[in-house]
Amino acid sequence: MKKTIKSIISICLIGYSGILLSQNPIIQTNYTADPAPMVHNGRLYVYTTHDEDDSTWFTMNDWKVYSTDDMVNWTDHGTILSYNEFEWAKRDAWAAQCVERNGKFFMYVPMWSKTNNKGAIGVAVGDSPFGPFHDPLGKPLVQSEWGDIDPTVFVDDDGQAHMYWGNPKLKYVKLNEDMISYSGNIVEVPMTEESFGKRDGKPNPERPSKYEEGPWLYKRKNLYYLFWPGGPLPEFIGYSTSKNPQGPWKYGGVIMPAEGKSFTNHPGVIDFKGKTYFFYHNGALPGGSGFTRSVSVQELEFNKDGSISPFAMTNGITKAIATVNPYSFNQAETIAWSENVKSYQNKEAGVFIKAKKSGAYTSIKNVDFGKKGATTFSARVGTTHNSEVTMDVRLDSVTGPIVATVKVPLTGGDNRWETVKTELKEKITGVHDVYFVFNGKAAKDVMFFDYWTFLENK
Ligand code: FUB
Repeated sequence: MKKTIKSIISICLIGYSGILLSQNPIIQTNYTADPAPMVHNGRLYVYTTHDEDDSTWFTMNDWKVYSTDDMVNWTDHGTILSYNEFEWAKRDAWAAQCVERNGKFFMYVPMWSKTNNKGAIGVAVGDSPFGPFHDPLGKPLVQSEWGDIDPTVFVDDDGQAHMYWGNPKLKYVKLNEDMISYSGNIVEVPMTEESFGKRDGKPNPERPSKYEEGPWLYKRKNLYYLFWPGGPLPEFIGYSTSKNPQGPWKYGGVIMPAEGKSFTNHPGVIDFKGKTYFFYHNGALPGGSGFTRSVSVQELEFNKDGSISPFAMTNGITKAIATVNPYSFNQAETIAWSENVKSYQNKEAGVFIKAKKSGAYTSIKNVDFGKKGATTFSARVGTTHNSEVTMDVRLDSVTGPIVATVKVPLTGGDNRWETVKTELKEKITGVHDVYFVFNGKAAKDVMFFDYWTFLENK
């Protein structure tokens, strides 16, 4: 009896169910760190810093943003801001946060100031989550005597915006409604044992409590939470709570003990579609370390009294909370999981991906082909190789049934693209994970891929 695609898929799913289980780190196409989530118009955005490949220090030049509406497929929107945008800055594009207010998007970014050779926090403004962002001040928003990194900004229900930041000190100001100026003096938060816990190990006068850096301010049921990486190194994530956004803070304990091949960690907490999510980073990707980090996410659960019990790093969120429409134009850089793929951007394609070796692949979870089903597949692709390069479309696993194969044309550069089309071997209906597997003899940069779509059966 002829095997249907459905029965082949069930066999493959049993054989390869292990592969489907991991979703962390959520970005595999670049090293990312210092996640800062933001919700806008029903989509979750995560702003990240960017560790350069092969870094042996915090060599960081720009900030990126990724987004999702289903918690498993993440779209790469590329680099949205660099320290070069700030005339007064010369390096260290470190942990940032983007906040929306009155239709404007404000990026709070720490950098090294070339004017006086120390850290400072700048602000850039844009009209969309992706910018373009510009520096409205032409100078830092805040600069104190030392340690001005890692800003977190929170706009409270009464409209007051609060900003915390700093390493080794924790500092605070009230931002004005324009979000690019502040009122009053910079306040140094007292680093007491009651607020931030008793530091383990040798006494450290510079760091009298567990607090290290990277604060994140969050509010739940009228209780304010400050999440922060704690020390001594390697960092764990701890938290403190207060009934007032300016403190005094009460130490709550360790929530994420140190683990995961990076001596830093960095929290970002957000509510999205009825759940609370906790973002952090570690060194879990191949080649990962304290200077080549990657962002992960998992659900955050609260006890009835609002406290948080410690938890370990997990495989992440494996169940999508929405489906993907295969009949719209889908970006190749929307990815649930990938191996040996990097993302790039240029003016011809925006953000796109490159397969770095034969057998590289991307996957997209929970694609709903509906009852009528798909008959045709098309994709915008290209290669610089004369030898045969193909892209297989497989269902439900990287070795699942091939429903289409496209021959990738020699376009001669990632500034030149062609759209290729092919009939499917069999109609696809229902919900599937889709895998794009890239094949070719070339030792590197096998092919590049911009977007894809299926045509629906009439
Ligand atoms: O990413 C550079 C620095 O490492 C951040 O500013 C800190 O929070 C730590 O993650």
